[in-house]
Amino acid sequence: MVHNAFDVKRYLLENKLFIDRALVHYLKTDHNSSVLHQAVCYSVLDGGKRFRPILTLAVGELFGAKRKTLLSFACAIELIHCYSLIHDDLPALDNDDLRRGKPSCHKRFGEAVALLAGDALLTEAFFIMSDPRAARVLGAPLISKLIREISDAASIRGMIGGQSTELELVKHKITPAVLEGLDRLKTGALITTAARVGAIIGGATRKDLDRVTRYAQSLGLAFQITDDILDAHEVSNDNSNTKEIANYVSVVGAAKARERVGGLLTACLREMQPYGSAAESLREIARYVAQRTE
Ligand code: GRG
Repeated sequence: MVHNAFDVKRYLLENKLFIDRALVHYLKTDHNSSVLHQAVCYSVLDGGKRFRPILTLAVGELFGAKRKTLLSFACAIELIHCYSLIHDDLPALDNDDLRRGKPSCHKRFGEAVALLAGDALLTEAFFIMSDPRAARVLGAPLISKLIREISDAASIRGMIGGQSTELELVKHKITPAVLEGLDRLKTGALITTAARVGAIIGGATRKDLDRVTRYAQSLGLAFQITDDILDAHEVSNDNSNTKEIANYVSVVGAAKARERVGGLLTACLREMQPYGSAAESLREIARYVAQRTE
């Protein structure tokens, strides 16, 4: 039996705590007592795996970037992710009562505050990324490149575009290819950008950036399919959930979905092969995503 010395659970937990401390710092404001600020903190600080910012740290460190330099961009991506969760839970979209094991933002604070909390988080992400102190370390051209990279991933060409395509899906025949195209945008775009940002800050070459991009695209798709597998399991244990479900499992079945995740994991590992033991964290993250239970 091969002994694997890398403790991925510990790695994820330590990095999550590191990100959590930074998020607390970034969310401090002079408006601490407002309901809006409470809603923002409720939605960001209490729960969440921090998968995307951890990916930024892991890829950045592979290419020699300092964690401190990666942190503001990693946190900005997490804030964009949190905003998307708040808005996605609203009655006009997914209409979810629960998020991260507690009432969703609109259930706790009302729809108006939830809308604003999402808006505030998206805006805050750009405020953090445009911090002049970061520009002094990384240089203005690189900051501009990173902001463009992240805004593109969250845009109509990325996450929002995927979400909007999903709204139209019901009317069309859904095939695995259609679903994968949508998932690559809705979930994959932000995950891919999280990895690319780490590589860009670390000064990766074009070839390395392409490798990281392919790794993260496979990882992002695997992440969404495993989410669908976990969702299907939850629904089959919960007869009260009557939501119409169109996801990878409902389209191809659980066995084929798992098979696809296996193929995507192989693709992730193949892309990390040239980096040897330096990429152990990224290999383990991919294995963790493929087998995840949360
Ligand atoms: C901006 C309305 C709007 C939508 C954008 C990303 C997205 C589309 C909506 C979020 C809801 C959703 C189910 C997205 C799929 C991606 C996904 C699996 C999200 C959950 O991410 P985790 O597991 O969540 O990383 P935590 O709570 O750990 O941060």
